[in-house]
Amino acid sequence: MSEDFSEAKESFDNDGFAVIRNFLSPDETEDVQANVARYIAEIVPRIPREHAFYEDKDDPETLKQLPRMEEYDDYFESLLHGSKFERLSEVLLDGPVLGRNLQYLRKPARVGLPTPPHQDGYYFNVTPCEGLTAWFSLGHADEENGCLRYIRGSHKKGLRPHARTQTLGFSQGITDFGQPDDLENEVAFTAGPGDLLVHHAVTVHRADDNPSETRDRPAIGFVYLSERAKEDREAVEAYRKKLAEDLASQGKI
Ligand SMILES: O=C(O)CCC(=O)C(=O)O
Repeated sequence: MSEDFSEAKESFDNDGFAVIRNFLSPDETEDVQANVARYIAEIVPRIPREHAFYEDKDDPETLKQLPRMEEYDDYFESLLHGSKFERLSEVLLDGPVLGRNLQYLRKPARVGLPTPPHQDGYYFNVTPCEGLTAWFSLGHADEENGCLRYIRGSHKKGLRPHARTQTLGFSQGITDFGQPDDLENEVAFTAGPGDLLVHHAVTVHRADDNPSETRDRPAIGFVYLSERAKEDREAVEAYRKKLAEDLASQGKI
């Protein structure tokens, strides 16, 4: 299968995001879906509570996020490292990359909350801020069930101020979002199973809630950092620890 990512590269550099339809074939996508189902059935019962988020922690039907799946399961480890997702990231980021987090991102029907406007680079704590998130759709996402929305060109305008949100899994949101520039440049992307949306770490993005009756919105997010990006590991770990303590004390995890 050809791996010419030049169109995606042009769009990523100009707009701060790229869309690749049918990034994986239907068979490959089914394999990922089956492994997510296996992970939920077999691994989730054994992992720490801060690595499985629910909109309502007493209701398993409201599962919303499974961070760091590569740490618990070989299948997801090999999907993050040495994969087509990694090869694409090397093209988009102009050189070697480090795979950092593979997470299931589900917006459950009826109860899935909005994803606050944010920049992933704010969470990453890296200098220079060179990284990306690849959002691989495992179902159908559209304006009714909370598809992703990017602000075109925002990756060229630097990191914006963020503050703590009450959204489990997206703890930081942009405080001054909603400027004319944001509203004029927002683009919503529908996606089907196998499609990939990929955005730069500085690209502003968000998603609405999912008020639909039955239409869950499942995806997997892959984070890659350029090898040039130096992480402040201590700051990242200290923040993660504090956040897990806060969420536990608020009864959210
Ligand atoms: O899935 C979503 O709603 C948001 C995903 C996202 O913002 C991210 O992975 O950076």
